[in-house]
Amino acid sequence: MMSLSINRAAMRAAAPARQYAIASQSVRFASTKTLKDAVAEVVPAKREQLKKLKADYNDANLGQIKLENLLGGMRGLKVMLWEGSVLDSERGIAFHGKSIPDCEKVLPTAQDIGLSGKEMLPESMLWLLLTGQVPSKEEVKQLSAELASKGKLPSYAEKIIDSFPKTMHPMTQFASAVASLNHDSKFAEAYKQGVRKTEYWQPTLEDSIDLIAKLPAIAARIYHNVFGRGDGVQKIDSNLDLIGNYSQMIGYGDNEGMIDYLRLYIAIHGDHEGGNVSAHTAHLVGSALSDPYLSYSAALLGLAGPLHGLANQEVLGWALDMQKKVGDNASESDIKEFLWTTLKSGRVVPGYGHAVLRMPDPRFSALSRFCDTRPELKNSSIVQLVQKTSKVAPEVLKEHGKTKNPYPNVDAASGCVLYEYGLKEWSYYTVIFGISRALGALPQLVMDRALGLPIERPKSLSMDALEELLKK
Ligand code: CMX
Repeated sequence: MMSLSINRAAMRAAAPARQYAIASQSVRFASTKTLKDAVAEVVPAKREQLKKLKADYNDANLGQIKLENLLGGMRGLKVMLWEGSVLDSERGIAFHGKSIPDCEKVLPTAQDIGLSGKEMLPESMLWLLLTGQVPSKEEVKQLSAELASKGKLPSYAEKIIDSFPKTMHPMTQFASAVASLNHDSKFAEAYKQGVRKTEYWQPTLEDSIDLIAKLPAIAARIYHNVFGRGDGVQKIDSNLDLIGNYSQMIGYGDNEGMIDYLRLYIAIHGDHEGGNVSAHTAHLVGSALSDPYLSYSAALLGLAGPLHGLANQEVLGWALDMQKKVGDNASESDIKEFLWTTLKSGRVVPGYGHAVLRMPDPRFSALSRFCDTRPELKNSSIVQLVQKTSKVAPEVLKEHGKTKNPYPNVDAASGCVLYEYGLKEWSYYTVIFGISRALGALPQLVMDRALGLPIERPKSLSMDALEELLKK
């Protein structure tokens, strides 16, 4: 049985004069919380926690700032609040304290909501990231239905996407299309109407859900326009989950392995704490109260850099070059030689190293585990080559002696699986990463606003000013 309901907790918290009215009513199954209800329950506790932190520790020292931090990309400085996940250099990512294997055990899968597929759903990860709670199967089913109901693109956005030259990089198209949706931003409108600061988070959440719902259709339209693949109409089936629909739109609706891979890929790429370029950019731009579409568009432009998200495109091109050179069943010494050729030419080995991790990336391990469970991937020559390389490369990188982390990161594995499933257009791969990163970056934006965090404005110094300061 289904009924419609409005978020009552949020409404109670608001004063009547300039109250933000929750405009859209979401589909609700009887006795099941909506995501908005769940967030509204979490917000007062988070506000209380922040108040207590400030009261108890405002002057506490979190470490020293050294010149090497300032000159070295602010590595290691604890200067951002980020609720969804924390990255430990030796243990890897934890989403509200849960490792990837923990999430694989407890987060609802497609099977749990009546579809086929064993991997955790991105909807489940989104719920966890936003609320810190593991959703019930019914809550995930309801969220899936809400996303499907909001997934269709407005016609102006379709026209904008169709006007891009096919030769424009898919990530540039993606970021531009996302920015264009701020035409309909509920946050921007509410701000114009004078919404109270304590209520900013509500239209931010509405925009965030709306954007997450629409990312698959944007990505699929770009895929169709540039590569001529997919259904070209981005029809949404209200009975399918977010990635079931996305897979359908890009022409993989019948490929169970690919659909489940995309669910896993998108769930585990969702968040990687706050300091990485895409997440940090969303937070920084959002701190100026730019709406979620603008903030996330900026994040996508950061994700498009080769040292960040574009690495998964780079890895595939590089691995195929290696395959051409060393052939199938390559020996370890052939692979080593190829690695040395890359390093001696002054390039980085894509898919290896990390600014924080000092271990093989658990996301790489999760994707490798997926490959081991699927016969169609286990026997793939490109998957085998990538896996073999992951065993050889750390030795070579250690001997090379530069990178602080010689182990594979997530990008080492992600592309070869897409390639094996037939999605061979690797300049598109970062777009898939871009669908995912919203699951972490946008919830933090909601939290930033629920907590009333200020505009971000660190201090910069010129070299002259530094010299003067340090001589004192
Ligand atoms: N191959 C060769 N050299 C590498 C390397 C690699 N994979 N990783 C790091 N190095 C080099 C750096 O370029 C740097 O050299 P210089 O001193 O000449 O500048 C030196 O080792 C020290 O770097 P680091 O402190 O270990 O790493 P950083 O924190 O500076 O950079 C990262 C991290 C990810 C940008 C880097 O490891 C890299 O370029 N990797 C390849 C690209 C890649 O896979 N990026 C994806 C990361 C995951 C993601 O964000 O999606």
